[in-house]
Amino acid sequence: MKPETATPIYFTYDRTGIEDKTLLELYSKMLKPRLIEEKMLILLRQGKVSKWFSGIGQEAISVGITTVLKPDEYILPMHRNLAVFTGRDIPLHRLFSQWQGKANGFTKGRDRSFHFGTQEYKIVGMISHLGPQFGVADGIALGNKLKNNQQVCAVFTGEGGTSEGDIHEALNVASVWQLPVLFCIENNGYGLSTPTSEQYNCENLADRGKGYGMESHIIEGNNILEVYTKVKSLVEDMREHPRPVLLEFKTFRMRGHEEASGTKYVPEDLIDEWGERDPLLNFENYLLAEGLLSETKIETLKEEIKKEINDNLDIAFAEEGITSTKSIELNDVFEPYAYQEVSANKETEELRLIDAISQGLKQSMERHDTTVIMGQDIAEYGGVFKITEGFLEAFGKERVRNTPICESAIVSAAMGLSINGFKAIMEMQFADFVTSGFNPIINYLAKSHYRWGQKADVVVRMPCGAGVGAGPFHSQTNEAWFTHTPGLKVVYPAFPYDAKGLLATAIEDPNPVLFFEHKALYRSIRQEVPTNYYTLPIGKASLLREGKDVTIVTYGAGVHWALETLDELTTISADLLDLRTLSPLDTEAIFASVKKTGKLIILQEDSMFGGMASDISAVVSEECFQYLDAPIKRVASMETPIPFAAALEEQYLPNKRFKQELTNLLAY
Ligand SMILES: Cc1ncc(C[n+]2csc(CCOP(=O)(O)OP(=O)(O)O)c2C)c(N)n1
Repeated sequence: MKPETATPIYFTYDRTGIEDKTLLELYSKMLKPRLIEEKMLILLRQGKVSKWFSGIGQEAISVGITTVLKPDEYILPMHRNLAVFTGRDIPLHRLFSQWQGKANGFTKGRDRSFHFGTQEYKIVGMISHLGPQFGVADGIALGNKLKNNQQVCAVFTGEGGTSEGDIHEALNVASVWQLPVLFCIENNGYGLSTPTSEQYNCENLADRGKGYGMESHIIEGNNILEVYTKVKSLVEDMREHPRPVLLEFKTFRMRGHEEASGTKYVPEDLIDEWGERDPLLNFENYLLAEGLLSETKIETLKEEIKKEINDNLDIAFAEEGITSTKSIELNDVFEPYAYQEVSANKETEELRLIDAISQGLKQSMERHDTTVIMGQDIAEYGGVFKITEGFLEAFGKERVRNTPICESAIVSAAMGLSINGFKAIMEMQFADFVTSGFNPIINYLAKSHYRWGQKADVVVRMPCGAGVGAGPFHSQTNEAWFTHTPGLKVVYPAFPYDAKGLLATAIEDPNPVLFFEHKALYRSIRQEVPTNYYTLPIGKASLLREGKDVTIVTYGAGVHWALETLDELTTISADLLDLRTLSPLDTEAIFASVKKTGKLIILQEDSMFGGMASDISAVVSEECFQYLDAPIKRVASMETPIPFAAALEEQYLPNKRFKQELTNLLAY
């Protein structure tokens, strides 16, 4: 007989087709994170935990979704989804160590709270910037689709996050590509202190599905059986018929954004109203009413979980605080990669820079069938520079993908592909447009391996540079934005032979590489290039001319300007060093040359301040001061945006000034 329950049940629960066992499983999966959180709030007050983002009152969403997904299907949670982590049965002491910044956590003390992922549990945690998660989910789902493995992945955001451009881009891409992603918006009323009325101006966020051409649903997020049943039927169908689905879960954030920020700005009656809809207590009362739980059973279960929590906390507290060394930290920035030399054969053909890049790219895609290239207009059209002409026919539409105009989502998707075992290449239509994909490059690709050991096997190709009369938005050479960021490799070849071999290595290398291709050199520079697939080492400069009086360090178009100058000033005896790679920088080659010549001039196409030349100058003055016979000279473009008109562009660029500066330095 079902016992009477004194507590009213807010929701109508429909358990059709759900076994008793599953009902109890759902209950205990909600209970565990609730009890962990209650414990964390105590530890926070005791100063034993530094920060806490509470998901109390939102557990049903994480639990429902995690229960429906198979253990090998990726989930991408946010900061209120503790129940995803506990639902995947991560040993609690590892979570506690993570939050205490200890070695048994998931980030070796390098990132906090829920900012981590784990391939072992197929969880890809957030970065603080929120929005890129959706694009990463796109990439993972694309990988699943290419593997044809019938898997679905689920990704979370709050309603605040939906205002970010990344979210819009990712939803659009997922719809255009029909990617099997379950996009989950937890609409919990507030984004930090901002109420929904100040966040968006539509009735339901799910209504946006229509605009994306995407199926969408509204789900009562605090009703665990509604969440479970609806998500289950959708996911089962998505596995059969891959497609994106947008879900808006109506719920409420019962505590502050994080504990210290409180809830003063939330009207009391809202908290009371949503308190009555607590997902755990309502379901508990329902199960009591159904006779599936009793007070004693609840107590036993709570005691078991509390014991698990306390035992695991003991383990985590007993663990030593983390220590490391500078070399351990530095060695973890990149995925280890042992460069493998593939030699060039003797057979060569004369190629322009553009042909060499195209050939190298093609041979790499033939060599690695897990390679996917994405970019605007790269398929049928062959790319605006025609580098991928014929690729569609050679590799098919799945691997050669036209993208909508959404750089951020595509960089994020490249990250997702890498997480799912692919090699991703992205063609930035012009290097200038990387600003629209800047965030995931700097914050996702560059930091991922250091944070949680996840490689970002991504090459971003960057057609760059001036001298083509293309004005401020199609002429920049923006390498310094990336050389500044630890975790990225930056390659910048000046010749067809180097470009082909270095591109092959960039694609072999499992780390993120920004590969700069100078547009003005594409069709003007020719060279005999080996016909076979070969590699060249990243991080090695090339000494193009040898001399004794001065060292010229440059890269990209600067190399050709320097060569022209030396051809003109035949009496000058100079070392000419083409850097080829900017990060890592071949300081050894630079120092060796400066020690020999005693004079250094650095030529760069980019404007001066904060660029490569400044840093090279700094390291040389630190390391080779006693060898210098003159102040180091930097020659660079003017401190203005790049102008369009030929006369202005000519005045802006440093090539004409270089000859005079070189002569001055030699006369010092
Ligand atoms: C790009 C960016 N802007 C601002 C923030 C600061 N911030 C962190 S969480 C947050 C609110 C997020 O609200 P919502 O997405 O609704 O999630 P909730 O916290 O309510 O679960 C804000 C403003 C951030 N982390 N990243």
